Amino acid sequence: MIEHLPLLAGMKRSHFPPRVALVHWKMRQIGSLLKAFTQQTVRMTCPGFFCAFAFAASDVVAADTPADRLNVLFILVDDLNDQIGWLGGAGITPNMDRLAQRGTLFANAHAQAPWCSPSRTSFLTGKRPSTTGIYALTPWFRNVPALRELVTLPQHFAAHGYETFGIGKVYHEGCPPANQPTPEFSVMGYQGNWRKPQPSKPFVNTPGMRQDFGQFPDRDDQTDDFKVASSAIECLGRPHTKPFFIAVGLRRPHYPLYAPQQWFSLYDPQNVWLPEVPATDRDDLPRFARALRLGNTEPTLGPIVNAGLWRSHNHAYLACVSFVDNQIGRILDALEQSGEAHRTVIVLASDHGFHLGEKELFAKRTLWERATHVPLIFAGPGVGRGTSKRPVELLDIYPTLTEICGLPTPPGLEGESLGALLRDPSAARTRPAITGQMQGSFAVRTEDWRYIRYADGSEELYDHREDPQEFLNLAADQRWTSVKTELGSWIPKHPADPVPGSEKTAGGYLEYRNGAAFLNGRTVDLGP
Ligand SMILES: [Ca+2]
Ligand SMILES: [Ca+2]
Repeated sequence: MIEHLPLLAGMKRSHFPPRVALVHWKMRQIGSLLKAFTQQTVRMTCPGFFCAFAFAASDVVAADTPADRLNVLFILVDDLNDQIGWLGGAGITPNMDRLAQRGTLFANAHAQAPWCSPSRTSFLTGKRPSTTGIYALTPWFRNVPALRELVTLPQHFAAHGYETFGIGKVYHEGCPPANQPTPEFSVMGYQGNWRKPQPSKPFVNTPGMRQDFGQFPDRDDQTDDFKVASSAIECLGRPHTKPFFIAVGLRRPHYPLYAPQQWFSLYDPQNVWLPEVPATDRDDLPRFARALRLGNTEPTLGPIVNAGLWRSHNHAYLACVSFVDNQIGRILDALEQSGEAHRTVIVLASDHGFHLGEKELFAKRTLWERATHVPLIFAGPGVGRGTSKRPVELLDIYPTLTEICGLPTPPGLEGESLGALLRDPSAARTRPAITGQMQGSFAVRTEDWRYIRYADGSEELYDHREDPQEFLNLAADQRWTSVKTELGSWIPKHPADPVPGSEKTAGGYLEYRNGAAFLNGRTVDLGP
């Protein structure tokens, strides 16, 4: 009962599950009633205890013991954009597609930061980067005194009776540090390393292309992600005396874009998908849009086109997408074989999107659709089938999982449960999705619009009804002033200062204070 008291005190419950897991729910409900019956004797001597129990028995969602609760399988993919089958993209992804067919797809989901560590820190703590000040790759948030005690999503589940497993890249690369005094997970599975394995020499030696790609290694089982997936499969196959929360983070299609040859052979090299990039697309961008990637080590389009590598670069990205999809398939198969699938909620997400040449860029760290848009799927008991176009945020994962699993939702989470949308994908939702990049630059996405306001006050506005590729910046068009005002009202008013150590991050950290810009702590000229 101790495990239940916070739930009962909170009295906030969902209407979950049971469309899919009706039988399981009925069995649980019968169990509840039987247990309530046996408590009749307790009633005479312990009325408060009984009242608490009676509430549990009458609530269709309450799990009666931790062991009755739904499991969670949280699959994270690094730098996976929307070029996947179920979102209509060019990637060949049969395993993600089959997951999508049995769950709720969020076709308008966005990361809170277009960069690994701030995005992951955000959805795992349930707080925006503009609240924590974690905008960069450094520092590890537990090293910041004000953030040290934050209860993360897996820790919250551990506190409510779950055995939690962390496998591969869940937090940012190398986090938590090996000497972390407070374990983030009860069981740390295979962690791996994005740098391994490496070919003896790079495949690409083009000036301006500082990231490598190619067919490597020979076999899937030589890759890091194969080992990450194998570790998840091993964890799924263990006997479980407690409900489990398994977080498994796959590293491809993050650079370097290496995958075995078989995944390249799925695509015709002559006809690999390339985005449309108008020659004048960048002409209507404010200078801060150009500055946002200062210090970045990721490539721009010009040198890649000049070297004749654009199609082969995108080929490698899509090969990595198909490769990682296959690892996801192995994990999903293992869940089926474990006998736990009927009581396991699956979440699949990426930490942010990825440019494949759009706006003349590759990779991330921009506030356009290409970098903020992420795949997000929920599937399993209590999750309906359908596609939702409502703007949602990765921040919403934390309160959604607590609701589905019948755990109390901790105070202070900044996301909003997607429970209503899992029951009805077209349910109303008033909030937009907000993405921030470093301090003070934000994008606000509704169903129809994207509004960007950079730290220096400059703006962009795109009408997704007419311009889903965000070619035409309408910010200067007087007709849309009220749209900008409405969307701008969602931007956090007082974004937190970057935590100390942010300026040491690799890849360029831009700050803007009192009209002056600083790159990694040093004054930088943003140009005209
Ligand atoms: Ca990432
Ligand atoms: Ca443009």
